[in-house]
Amino acid sequence: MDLLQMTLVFSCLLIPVIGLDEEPEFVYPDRFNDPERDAFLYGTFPEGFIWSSATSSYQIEGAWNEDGKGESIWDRFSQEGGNVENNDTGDVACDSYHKYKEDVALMKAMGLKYYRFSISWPRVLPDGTLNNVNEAGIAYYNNLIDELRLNDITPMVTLYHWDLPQALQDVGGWANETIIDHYNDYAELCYQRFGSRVPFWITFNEPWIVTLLGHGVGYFAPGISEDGTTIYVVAHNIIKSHARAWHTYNDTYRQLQNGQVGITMNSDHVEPYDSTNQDHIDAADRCLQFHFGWWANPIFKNGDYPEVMKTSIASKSAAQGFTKSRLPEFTEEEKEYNRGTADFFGLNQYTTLYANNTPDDESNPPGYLKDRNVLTFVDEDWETAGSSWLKIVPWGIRNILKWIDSQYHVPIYVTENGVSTHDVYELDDVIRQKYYRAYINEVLKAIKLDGVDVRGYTAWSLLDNFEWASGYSERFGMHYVDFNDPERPRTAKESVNVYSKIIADNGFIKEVSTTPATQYTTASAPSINILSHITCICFCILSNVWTQ
Ligand code: GBH
Repeated sequence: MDLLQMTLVFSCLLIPVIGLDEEPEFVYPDRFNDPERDAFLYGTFPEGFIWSSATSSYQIEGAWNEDGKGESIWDRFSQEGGNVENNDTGDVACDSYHKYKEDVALMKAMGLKYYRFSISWPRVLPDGTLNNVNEAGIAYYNNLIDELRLNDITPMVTLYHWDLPQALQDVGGWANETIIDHYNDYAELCYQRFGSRVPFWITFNEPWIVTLLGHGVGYFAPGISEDGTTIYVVAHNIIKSHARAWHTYNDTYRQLQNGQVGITMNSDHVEPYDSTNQDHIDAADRCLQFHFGWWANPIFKNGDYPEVMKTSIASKSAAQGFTKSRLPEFTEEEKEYNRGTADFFGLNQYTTLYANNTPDDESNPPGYLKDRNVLTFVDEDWETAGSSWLKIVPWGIRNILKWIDSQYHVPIYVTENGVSTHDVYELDDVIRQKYYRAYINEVLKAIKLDGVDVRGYTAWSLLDNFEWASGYSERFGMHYVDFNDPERPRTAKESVNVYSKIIADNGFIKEVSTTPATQYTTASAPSINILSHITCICFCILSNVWTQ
């Protein structure tokens, strides 16, 4: 045998080990109809891969005015009425302020080794500033962290998951640059009080949502609709706040506490509708630059906004009669200061869109969508979850992980991924069981087949909880919570078992005799493995014949 033949025989032997499985476990109908894309990959995640689950303070804690907690913008926004479905509020939510020990027990039972939660800024600093440190609030998080560690669960802590102290909103909130100092004081207080036990800090959860939904369309607190103008100022102050808090950690706490500080961004994956059409390719890329690059370019790349944002917003601003670009500029020192200020990239990923370009629109009033100039839409064949925006597209997470890796080359943690059901009592949550297996499988493909450095996966969410403007009408939890019962009892759904098994196996181990319990459609496509085997074997035989 020559070298070529040896390589061929070897690769034939190798394929069953790392190859795609014969039967796709999931087939996601769409116009591509691509069984190879949807094929299931058996295998395990790298050693030390982090398995986690997430919640956030306003969505689960309740106790909105207990023990000295200050008012947050979400308290104000939901209590005001008319902003949230059924006028639901987070006043009690899952009551985790009182039930955290029970929550930790649920995590323990699932085999979770990490837990991502957020600190409520107004619970520790009622008016947002160091003028008044609420020791009862500090004690709550100390107790939670201690309980986690007692159960061998490592905390991953988000500093800002949208519940700004109302007192800071009253002086302009994120639109006022004095917030940068206040945010830094708050972050530093958290490093001081909790940092010896927290190895992962996330400065912001989804700044895009804070900016666009909070200040562009006003659909989320604080309910401001100043699209195209204030949104860019808010984003500017968030980036500066993030960079400042990272430097504070880096300069003063890193050596002592040895943790990591990153930021979490959300994005739908954006796929060019026609991947052979350059306009569609450019539109998809522009969309991601406006969504991710807005934050990630300054933080992970060169300290500044993406070129495509700078040029588009400047030219549209001029046409609209503004004397300067609506996108603020960073000075050279600021760029230097922004650059490299994250130890990891946090990704929240749920769904996918197609992109096409639209005609340029330079009319007034200004707006983010006009600046971005991309038409996005979904495939009607994609299955919809309990939230109208959430189309189930597992391959999207693999493609966006590849995109992030190609742009920023950083370690990535999936800090949220999950699916909703409608507000019904359902413990056999088939849609969620399939979603987790399918999406996590695509993460495995990103690692094994594409070489992306993904270090952790976080399931949203541990519990059904307050789903922002949708209130309690959408359920994302692996545990059912009865919001009509004052005790807020939690009951495990079947997805708990599915996720626990993935955690226990550190991936997907093929059990030969059992047929998969969960299937969208039975694939009629021929098996990839069998095909590749036959091809390989024929090829080897032929090349043997030729060389004799
Ligand atoms: C994450 O946001 C959040 O971090 C988390 O708190 C939240 O519970 C979870 O996802 C599930 O939504 O109603 O059509 O106007 C993900 C971003 C924010 C995307 C809300 C959908 C509503 C769109 N999501 N958004 S719509």
